[in-house]
Amino acid sequence: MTSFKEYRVYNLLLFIKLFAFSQWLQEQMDKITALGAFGDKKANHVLVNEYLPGQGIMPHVDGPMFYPTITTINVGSHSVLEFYTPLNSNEEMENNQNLSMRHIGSLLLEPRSLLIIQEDLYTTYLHGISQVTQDTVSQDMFNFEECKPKLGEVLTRETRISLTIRHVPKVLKTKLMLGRGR
Ligand SMILES: O=C(O)CCC(=O)C(=O)O
Repeated sequence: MTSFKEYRVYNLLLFIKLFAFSQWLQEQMDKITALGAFGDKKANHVLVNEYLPGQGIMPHVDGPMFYPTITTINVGSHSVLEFYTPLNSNEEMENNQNLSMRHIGSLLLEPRSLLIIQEDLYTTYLHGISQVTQDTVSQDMFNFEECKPKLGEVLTRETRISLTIRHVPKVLKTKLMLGRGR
């Protein structure tokens, strides 16, 4: 059984780790802002996703809620981000064969790398991650020449954490008028 003292030590260690992580994360956000990724705006939003081997994310666009740049810090395993031409109808979305026909290429996401997606790749094309446990480095990968693994190499996925850092424009603040000025 955990004693009260052990519990307090555990909580303190957790707090220190969280504090160190939030400091580190703020530094990364500041660096990404300094790159001009969001024009004259600052990074103000982080989404943390964990992917176990075989897990992915359906092809999608991120939409108009965000400044049209996605920046992602890749931690842990590699992964592959696939790009697709937009859907013409809901029917096409349900048809996997059409999905593979709309595939235009991919990016190999290496561990400890930063990905920045802007312009057409943000506004027009869909992006997603296939639910597979292995990837083969191929010429379909736009960045294969820049990556460490060589063409034909088979990479086995492990756990990956992605930190997606964005700028979310501030929503209008409306004053609550409940019961006032009546
Ligand atoms: O985890 C990733 O790299 C992609 C995440 C993503 O596409 C999203 O959260 O909209």
